[in-house]
Amino acid sequence: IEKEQTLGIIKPDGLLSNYTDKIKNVILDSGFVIRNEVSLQLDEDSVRTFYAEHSSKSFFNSLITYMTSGPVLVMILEKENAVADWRALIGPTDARKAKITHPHSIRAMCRTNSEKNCVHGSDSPQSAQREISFFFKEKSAAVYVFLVLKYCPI
Ligand code: YYY
Ligand code: MG
Repeated sequence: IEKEQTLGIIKPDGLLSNYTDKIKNVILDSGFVIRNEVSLQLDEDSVRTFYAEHSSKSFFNSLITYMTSGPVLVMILEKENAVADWRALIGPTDARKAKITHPHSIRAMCRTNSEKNCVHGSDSPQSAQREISFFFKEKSAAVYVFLVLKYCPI
């Protein structure tokens, strides 16, 4: 069986509200392997690049503020049909709707507005490839800063 990889992110509200363990349990119970993970503070440029497809949207600035408001946990999630299964597991973008229509989804257990929906998931295999490269292969500046601070503490 072909394993597929997708990118998952626990966003700042997820980390700050101590949802990390709950979310990881759901991930592992659902048959995903966490192939790699990195916790880091995103800077504005990284968020602009990562969410470039939304740069013209009215919510772009608040999205940047949200995503830079604290550390995130970025994970490579692997299983058969990982992209679609992870999207199904996290639920709809709007966490308010998630609570009503997908009460068992990860976003339903988080905050009550569409912006702070506590997790990210790649929306297609193509996005997954780009997003995994962004954090784990081409190594963004943010990841370099993290690695330097972690392994070469001053
Ligand atoms: O892929 P997904 O995260 O479910 O939604 P996107 O449409 O890609 O939007 C990315 C991100 O932007 C979303 O997770 C929250 C935020 N956002 C928002 O603040 N307001 C909206 N109306 C739509 C999205
Ligand atoms: Mg999206």
